[in-house]
Amino acid sequence: MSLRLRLRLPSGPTNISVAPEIVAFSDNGDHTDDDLHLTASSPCIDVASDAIIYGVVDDYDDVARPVDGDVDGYERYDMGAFEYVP
Ligand SMILES: [Ca+2]
Ligand SMILES: [Ca+2]
Ligand SMILES: [Ca+2]
Repeated sequence: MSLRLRLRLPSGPTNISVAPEIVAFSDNGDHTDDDLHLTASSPCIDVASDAIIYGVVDDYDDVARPVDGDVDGYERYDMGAFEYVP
């Protein structure tokens, strides 16, 4: 038996309703085959709120945040656990 939850998040500038375009995720109960890094075309790159006020200075790979993932000259936070590094 599996339990699937669908949460309705309030709309706002820090929520998206499109696919995050991560490297690999399969909702199969096995997290060892998932890779939540962002792909180059991910809409999560450089769109998150500034998290420095919360003490967020690196990602789950210990990459210093924020990174200029879209190479526009501005270092901004990505949504999710990992910064995209071009
Ligand atoms: Ca999986
Ligand atoms: Ca970024
Ligand atoms: Ca940028």
